[in-house]
Amino acid sequence: MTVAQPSAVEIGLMSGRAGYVLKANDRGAFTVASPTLYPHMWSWDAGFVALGIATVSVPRALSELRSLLSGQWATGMIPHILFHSPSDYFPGPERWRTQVAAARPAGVLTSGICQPPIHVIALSRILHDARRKGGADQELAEEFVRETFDAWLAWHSYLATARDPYSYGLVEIHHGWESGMDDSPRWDAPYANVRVGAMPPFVRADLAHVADPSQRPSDAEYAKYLWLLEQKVHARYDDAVYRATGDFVMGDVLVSALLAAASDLLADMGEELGIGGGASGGVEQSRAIARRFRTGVLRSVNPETGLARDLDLRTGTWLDVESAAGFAPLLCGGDDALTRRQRDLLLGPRWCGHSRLRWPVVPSVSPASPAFREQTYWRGPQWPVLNWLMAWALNRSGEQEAANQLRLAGLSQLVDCDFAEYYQPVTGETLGSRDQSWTAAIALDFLAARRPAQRRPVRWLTSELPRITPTQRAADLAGDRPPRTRGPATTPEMPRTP
Ligand code: 2M8
Repeated sequence: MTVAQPSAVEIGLMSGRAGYVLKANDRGAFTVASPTLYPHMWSWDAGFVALGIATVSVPRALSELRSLLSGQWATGMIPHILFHSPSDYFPGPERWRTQVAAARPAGVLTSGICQPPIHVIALSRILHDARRKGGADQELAEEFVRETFDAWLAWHSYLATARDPYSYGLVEIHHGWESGMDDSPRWDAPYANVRVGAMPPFVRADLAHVADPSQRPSDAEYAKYLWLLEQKVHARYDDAVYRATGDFVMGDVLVSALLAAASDLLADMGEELGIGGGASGGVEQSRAIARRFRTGVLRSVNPETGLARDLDLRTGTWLDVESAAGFAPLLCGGDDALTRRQRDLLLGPRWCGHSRLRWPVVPSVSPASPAFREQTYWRGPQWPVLNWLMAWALNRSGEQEAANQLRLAGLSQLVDCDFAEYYQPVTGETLGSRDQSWTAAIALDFLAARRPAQRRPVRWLTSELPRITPTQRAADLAGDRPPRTRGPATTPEMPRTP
């Protein structure tokens, strides 16, 4: 499938409006994940947000990460939400009751679980950008890495120890929310065994912010999410106690692959800056973590499908689901033949090349899978951040052409400037929250990945720019303006970056 490339005008509008969205969602020291549905700081959202902001302001990108670290627990865990001010978001701090946990941070309210470790990948990206800019930006970024190296190492070590006590090489998650893919069919089999016990009543707040409840997880799913939260509270957020008493203990391949990739990048930065040295230093520790989890991810691959599998650690069963997490090996590398096989699979007819897709970008579940649902949250819709991750991984493995295809298709998908939380993969319609920070951030990063000669500085905007309506876009495509080049053959290349 070929994709119409965004025109220069569309690119200008997109970068302006993406900058505007991030500025509007900026609360000073941190960025809300979205203005209505997610009015707090989310952990992995913050990583993507920071790398997007870096294309505009390196200092502001670094302060995003610094702000996230202010919520780090004494165990090293970076919590999945930092609550800075009261809101109608549910479950809020009164439900998480993290005061029962000895390891909680002082001075900031947080949730009690975590999310995928994308942060050091973002940091290495920011450092790369800062070095390209040089001067004060470079000094600031290098100083930030020196200052925070141990905190990132503590975060990775927490995942590698408290969440992999038996050294399987797979990070254990205790809640579907920890995977970032809340209601993904990855977790259907384990959730089927979760029986909701006695817990306080609840009223969902999320449904007030979406047009159609079928786009969100069901009430029955939500009850299970809250039941697991209750079990974490009963375990006083002690991982060993939860492991023995909780209903959901899964080895997550995507989290594991991100941990491996991030650990390698942390080691690289340590080496470059001369920190974390010595045989027992942070660089060596990071390399060991990377090796263990890369091995764990590669071992999980189903030789028939070529996809990685999560492991139900309570039953010892592999979870074979055609979700985008199956491409975890692309993120951590380590097997060139598998990388090529996964590249072809990802771009092929079961995935991005599926004939029903409006845009050839990574869907959360294969449209060819019986589990595929067009508009239900993580059961099929497209999440720009997933597409970014796969493009980043392909680029890192030297698969620039494939990476570029995903990047261009991803940009075309975002051209209406809604920056939605997720996209209906068949119609291309925007779903969930609008003005989602991480989506705007991805747009900025994708735009900045154009050839350096074509790079134009993005500016913060203080006033709203017009969106490109579907009618305007249809008129454009129908020929109301000069025809644009089609197809990836003439597209700008993505430079190879960390
Ligand atoms: C979604 O998750 C939150 C719970 O953490 C929710 O549905 O309330 C997920 O898409 C998650 O991956 C994301 O980080 C979060 C904020 O964008 O929303």
